[in-house]
Amino acid sequence: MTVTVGNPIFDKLGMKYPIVEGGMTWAGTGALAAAVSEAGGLGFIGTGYWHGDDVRREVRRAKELTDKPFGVNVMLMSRHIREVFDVILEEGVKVVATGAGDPSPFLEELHAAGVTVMPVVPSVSLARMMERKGVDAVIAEGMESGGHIGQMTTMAMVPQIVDAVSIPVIAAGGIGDGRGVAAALALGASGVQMGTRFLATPESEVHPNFKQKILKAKDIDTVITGNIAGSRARVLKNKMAKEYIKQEINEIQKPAPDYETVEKLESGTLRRAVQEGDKDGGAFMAGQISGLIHEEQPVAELLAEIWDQATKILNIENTTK
Ligand code: TUI
Repeated sequence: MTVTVGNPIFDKLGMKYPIVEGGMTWAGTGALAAAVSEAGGLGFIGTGYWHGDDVRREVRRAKELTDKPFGVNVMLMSRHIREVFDVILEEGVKVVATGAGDPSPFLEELHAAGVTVMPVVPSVSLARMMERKGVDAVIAEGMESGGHIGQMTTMAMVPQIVDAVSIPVIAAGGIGDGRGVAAALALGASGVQMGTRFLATPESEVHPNFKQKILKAKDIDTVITGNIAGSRARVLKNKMAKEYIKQEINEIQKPAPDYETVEKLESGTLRRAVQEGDKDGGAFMAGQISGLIHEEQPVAELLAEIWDQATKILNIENTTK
């Protein structure tokens, strides 16, 4: 079997491993992003509904901790994205990943500034459209992922997107160890994105309750909220998730809530999980792979172990040793 390891973008960024960090709002801090980049992956700061100032603070924290490139993930549903892109350009951020929308209106100015752009896509049609608009790579993210998700699984979607586009495809969703990385490369991806796995590391700044929830989670301990309201998000089960789902069913006939209500609810509940560890009222966004994660492990050790396992499975040389 031949697999493609990495791609010209990863080479340009000087990465040791073909592994990028998913953009996790509140959880994907400057410190965690710096740790991932410093260890040879590509770290991403998650920005969700943040204003420009918050993004600048985390970008500067990351810069203090590493000289290696790192990225910023922009959540396109947010109304604050103009400020976020301004900060990205002012601070000289090298890579932008996007979620929950179409980044093409910003592509020209990002490319003019030398920024690499990789949108998350939840389907073949969006991957094709993004390639046509000129993005540099796509992140094919399956619904095993935590947070906002589409309908397709990683296993079914990645090879279909690989066949449909010529730009690099990064597989995401349900990947947490070397077996997952090897599987993604076997499906034709040239790299992977992992989110949940990085939450259970000493460098992750999420509340200890969040880490404990991941470490204790079983395979079936995540649920999808927002199925009816339209903003589907996978979270670890708790009181808040159960109530949210119950409320959705009761509100099936009502019009969707306005933007301000959604921003307040989504941003607030996720922050309460990440920063306060609010077991009942927080939205603990995490993927289905939580059930595979049993111990906290430093980022550098984790990446080295994952890549060692993946290269052994694929029977390819581990040139990082
Ligand atoms: O975006 C994500 N995951 C996310 S975003 C998010 S936002 C949030 N922030 C703070 C608190 C609460 C919520 C949480 N998790 N993943 C990438 C992703 N993108 N998944 C699905 C999509 C997507 C969906 C539709 C990408 C493009 C798209 O295009 C639709 C269109 O035509 O615009």
